[in-house]
Amino acid sequence: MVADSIKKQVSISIIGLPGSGKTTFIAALWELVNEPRLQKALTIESIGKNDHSYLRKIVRVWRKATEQARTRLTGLSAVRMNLQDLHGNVVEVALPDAPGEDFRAMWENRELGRVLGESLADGNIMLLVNGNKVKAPAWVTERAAQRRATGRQKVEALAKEWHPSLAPTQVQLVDLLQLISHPPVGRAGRRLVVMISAWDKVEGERLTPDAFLTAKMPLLSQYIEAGRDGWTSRVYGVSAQGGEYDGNDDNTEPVEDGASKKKTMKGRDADRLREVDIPADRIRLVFGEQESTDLTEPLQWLMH
Ligand SMILES: Nc1nc2c(ncn2[C@@H]2O[C@H](COP(=O)(O)OP(=O)(O)OP(=O)(O)O)[C@@H](O)[C@H]2O)c(=O)[nH]1
Ligand SMILES: [Mg+2]
Repeated sequence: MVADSIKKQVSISIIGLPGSGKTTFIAALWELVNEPRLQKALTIESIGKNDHSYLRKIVRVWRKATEQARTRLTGLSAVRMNLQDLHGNVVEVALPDAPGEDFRAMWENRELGRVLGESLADGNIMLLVNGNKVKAPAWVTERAAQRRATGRQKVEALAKEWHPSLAPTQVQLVDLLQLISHPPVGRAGRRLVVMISAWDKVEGERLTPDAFLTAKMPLLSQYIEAGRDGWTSRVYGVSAQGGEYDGNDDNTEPVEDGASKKKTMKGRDADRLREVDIPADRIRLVFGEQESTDLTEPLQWLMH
């Protein structure tokens, strides 16, 4: 029996822009905590007040090695699960699987819904960033050197009207973290995990997750390091799918050139993943030089 006094009421919020990998992460986490054959830092205690059908649905999609459908504005409430550590401390982990658009609206329109606002006010944060979508900033000097090398003239581009949606990802993320670090929205001095998703797509660069963040998102990395808002942080890389999944017909994205070639590559990756004996074994979590399948380890760190 665990005394009430040592029970912790912890909330962890998973946040990230559209397409950052939130739904895929939650599906993989739910699969993992329900897999008795794999070791993990936290195990499932109970599911709590929750919509089981939603979790079941996203796990089914995940097992089939198919992309998740885009999360739409359906008034989805938070996904909650109660997890426990080895000592029997029970913790409630709340994962507001809000559509990425809600996070984008915070930046573009300075709007924050009540439900999202409440879930970000307190507790620790897991910020998902899709490593495959990060564009490293280009330096003016690099551009100039490129032009010299190729002998191309500088073309005077027509001035474009600026819109908040044109801001780089890391600018949006720093703003978001600042916003939730101060009243009236939230508070400073929390723990933060920066989770770089789709790690299978970027590991070829042979960087640790930490080094990846410093190299590709210097503004975000320096904001966290500077410590003004008191974040204590860790950077992980995660392949919640283990590779490329088959496309989801519900996601109507414009077809790019060479899409057919990409599709066969994707198909092969997905077939290989479907053959893994224990589906949760597809998961790969990278921290520094270490690798595991245990997605609950960063959650355990966030519970303190
Ligand atoms: N290769 C690879 N792709 C991934 C991985 N995790 C997510 N993705 C891809 O990243 C894209 C976005 O993933 P989602 O989980 O739908 O992202 P989301 O944050 O829930 O997106 P919204 O619901 O639109 O806010 C999809 O195309 C996924 O297949 C991964 O581990 N590896
Ligand atoms: Mg989603």
